[in-house]
Amino acid sequence: MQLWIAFTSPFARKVRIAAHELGLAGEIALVETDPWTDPRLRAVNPLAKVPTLVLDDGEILYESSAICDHLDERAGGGRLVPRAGRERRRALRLQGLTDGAATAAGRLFAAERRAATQPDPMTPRFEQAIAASLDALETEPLSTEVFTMAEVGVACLLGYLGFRWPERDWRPGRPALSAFWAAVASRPSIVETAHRLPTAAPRP
Ligand SMILES: N[C@@H](CCC(=O)N[C@@H](CS)C(=O)NCC(=O)O)C(=O)O
Repeated sequence: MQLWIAFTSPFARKVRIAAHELGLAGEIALVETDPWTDPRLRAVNPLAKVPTLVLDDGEILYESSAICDHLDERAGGGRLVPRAGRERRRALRLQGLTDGAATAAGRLFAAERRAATQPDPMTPRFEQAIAASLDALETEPLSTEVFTMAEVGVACLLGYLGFRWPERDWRPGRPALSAFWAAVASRPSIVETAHRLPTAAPRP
């Protein structure tokens, strides 16, 4: 399998963490790309977004949640995406929440970069979405042992906030979330997928 990624993308990291958790990382060749400038990406994904997964038979999957669902099924099913009931609803709900907060964080980062020349009136809305999501997650029981897409999504969100804003601490007032991150930050799937700045001129 070929996974098109950017090392700065929380959604690409989500898929990479999922692959590690499922023991599938060794089957995946990473293709680093810049989704904003690489015309080859649009040839495999009309949205030209990362992550995009190309299966060995040429089938293409995009949307990190769909890719993670496929990886889970490939690993036997029911692990990161529980098969049924409340556990399944919880995993999908928290994956959705953390995807939304990561989207807001990405937009906030871009808005802040442009702010000197072009202030963005949406900035407070992105900040509120991130803060309210963290507050909501503070009340959610999270496992530091058994990961579902809920825990993968939370780890991705916290990792992305630390990567983009190392000087802004989300921990004060959120002891449960802080304890979760302290416990999982050294997990192999988290360590081995750490964000980094893009390689110059990424090419497959
Ligand atoms: N909902 C998508 C979001 C993917 C996404 O927004 N990826 C960003 C990088 S973090 C991207 O490729 N942006 C390029 C663009 O929007 O054109 C997913 O979960 O895969």
